[in-house]
Amino acid sequence: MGRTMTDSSGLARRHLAAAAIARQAGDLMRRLFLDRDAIQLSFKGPQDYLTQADAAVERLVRGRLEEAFPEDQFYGEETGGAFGQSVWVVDPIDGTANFARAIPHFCVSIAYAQAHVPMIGVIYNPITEEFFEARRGHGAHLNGRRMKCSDVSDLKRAQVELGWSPRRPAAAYVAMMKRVLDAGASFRRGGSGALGVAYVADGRSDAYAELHINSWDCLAGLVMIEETGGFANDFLAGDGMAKGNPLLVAAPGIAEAFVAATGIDAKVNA
Ligand code: LIP
Repeated sequence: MGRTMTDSSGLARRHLAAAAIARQAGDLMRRLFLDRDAIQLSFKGPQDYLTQADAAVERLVRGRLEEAFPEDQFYGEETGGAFGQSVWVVDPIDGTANFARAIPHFCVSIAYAQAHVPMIGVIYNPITEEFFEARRGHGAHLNGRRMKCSDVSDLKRAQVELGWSPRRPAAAYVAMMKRVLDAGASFRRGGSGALGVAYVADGRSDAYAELHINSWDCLAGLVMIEETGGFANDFLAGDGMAKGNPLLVAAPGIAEAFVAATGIDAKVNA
């Protein structure tokens, strides 16, 4: 039988399930994070951390989603999968380097997409107990409180986040950083793209840009940006879902200036 598009009741069921599973994953993450001696650290590549916690959390999330929604497909950062028409896209621990170094800035990120349109996003930091969630057409909430982007309209009053990874040359990152600073914004780098995007949706950060990021790091947050009136570039253009793309999200009042400063084209992705 062909895959049927999920109706609103199916989306509501998936939202509830994703929230419950994210909390279960958060309990496991918190336990593993606090047991510092047990953390075994390895590297998938330069500055690309992996801990046994990433694998354990993805096993939990994947198992529960496949049990609840066997008709859906699943793609996880650690075990891969397929990007079908009805798919869960999961990063079990976004901010793995922080997790490995006992820095409490990381989260589980669970997104659900239909025909490559992100419909549900759940991002949970179990250390700060911050639970970000959104379902398309139903708003975005942090611990039950409605979120909205900041109303900043001047880059000289903005604080933004610039994501980094060795997936693009350091010179390109440094050049973007200089243009953003020359435009008057201050910036930080938190090490979790998912939390970086969620913070823009919540108005505590005014924009987030990264020269290359993967879908599992940002898809959940893109639903939140959509639901809070934020601006997002066309991250899913081309094969963004499977191969990643440059990402830019921003409060609407600085979106045009931030696009110009970062050089990340709103429509066409490099
Ligand atoms: C991280 C991303 C972040 C990027 C880091 C890393 P991970 O994901 O969320 O945007 O800058 O290099 O890729 O590896 O912690 O799941």
